[in-house]
Amino acid sequence: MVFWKKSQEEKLAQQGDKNAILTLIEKGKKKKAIEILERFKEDPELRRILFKLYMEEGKYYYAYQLLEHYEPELAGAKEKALIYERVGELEKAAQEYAKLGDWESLVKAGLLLKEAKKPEEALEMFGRALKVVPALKRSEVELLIENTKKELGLVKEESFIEKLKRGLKKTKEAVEFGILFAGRRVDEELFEELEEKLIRADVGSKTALQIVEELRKEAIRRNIKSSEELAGLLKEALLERLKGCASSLAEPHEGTTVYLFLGVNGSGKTTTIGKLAYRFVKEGRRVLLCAGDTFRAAAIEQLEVWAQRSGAHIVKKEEGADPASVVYEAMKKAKEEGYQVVLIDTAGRLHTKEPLIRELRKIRDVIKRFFPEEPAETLIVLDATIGQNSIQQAKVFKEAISATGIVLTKLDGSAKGGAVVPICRELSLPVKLIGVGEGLEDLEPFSPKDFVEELIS
Ligand SMILES: Nc1nc2c(ncn2[C@@H]2O[C@H](COP(=O)(O)OP(=O)(O)OP(=O)(O)O)[C@@H](O)[C@H]2O)c(=O)[nH]1
Ligand SMILES: [Mg+2]
Repeated sequence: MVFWKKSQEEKLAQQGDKNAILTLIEKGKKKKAIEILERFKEDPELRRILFKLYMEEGKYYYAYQLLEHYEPELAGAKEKALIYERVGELEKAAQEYAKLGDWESLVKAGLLLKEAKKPEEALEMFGRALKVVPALKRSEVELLIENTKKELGLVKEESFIEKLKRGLKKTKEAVEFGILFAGRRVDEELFEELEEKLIRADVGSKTALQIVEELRKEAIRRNIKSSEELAGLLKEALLERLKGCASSLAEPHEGTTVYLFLGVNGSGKTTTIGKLAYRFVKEGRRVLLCAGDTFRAAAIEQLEVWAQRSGAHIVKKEEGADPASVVYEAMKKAKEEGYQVVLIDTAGRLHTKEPLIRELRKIRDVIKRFFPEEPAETLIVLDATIGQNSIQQAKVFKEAISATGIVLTKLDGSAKGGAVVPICRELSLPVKLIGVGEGLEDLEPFSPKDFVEELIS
């Protein structure tokens, strides 16, 4: 009886009876159903059932055939996008994703167009995505745009010197050493102007006076008459004072390398961490960011944005959490999961000096518990726009834990670039990096020779 019923039902299905076919499917005999339905492609109703089955079974190529040869309306944009993508019709897939209109679909469309070697059209898609993307994801899209533009040669990659030029632009505009030394007679007036300009560049009045004294004597001794020659002497004098003021950032070593960032709020810690993360990720390293600044929720969010932009991972806790406990989690994760680089953000509120010092020491001790040789770098981040005034702040951090170097940020926004001389000398710490803008690649090593050359030219 059962056997009879079964074969009767299958017979009906074989004849194209919709209900019998649906019963087959219900019983899980999808393969059989497909086999039968493929003979009834002309029937719109059965065709729709077949299409659905193809999609469920991941038979995208067959689904594609149905769309192309029978009925394009079988699928909505979402299904079409998926089918076209799977069969390698990248541009068609992109069109369908674009119809969906949400930012993720637009990004997907852009990525497919890139893959299809249509970067201009990809750029247009990313542009559309940027208009509808939520704020927290905005930078992700911006990065895609930036990279695509680069590939198209629409933005030129800046060289080290070009970036330095940009970094020193404001200082140069303020002091105009170039004009000072252009075809002038070497006389007392020139020396006085020079002293004034050095002070304006924020090299410090004592240093400015010393340098000018030195130059006066040298000019006489070497019988220097032309201002160009004097410019050469000034470069030498500045370089002499920048001796030992530069050293390169410790590169990641075997195992886990930890970089700890200190500095008052607004100095540029988080931004610097983001830029460095980007560099290390680009070099193919596994990078972990640690949101050790738990003072404000916005600070944690900001670091998250940088993690996304750079492609690094992040360890965070809620606002107000104990920073050392966040560092603990990050160290544990780094050890267990083999992260090569950990960049730790910290809060820097100077009005709570004693707690700040205790907090930083606690962080350092937690790091050492996991990695006794770390941190490889403890960097004090200073804002170049406040020039020499940052020295006092830096001393508080130096007092808290021993630092290995300075990051001088916002050089591009500062007219006080000359402050690098007193900063490095008074703190007895080398400047390891300079920040020359808000972009991902606006971080450079500090080269005194290029710096002086650019400043005086
Ligand atoms: N022009 C320019 N702006 C920079 C540079 N570095 C940082 N900034 C900007 O300076 C501001 C402060 O930078 P953050 O990285 O948030 O500073 P922070 O030290 O983390 O500050 P808190 O989290 O408040 O402690 C941001 O608007 C950055 O975009 C730079 O090299 N050049
Ligand atoms: Mg910050």
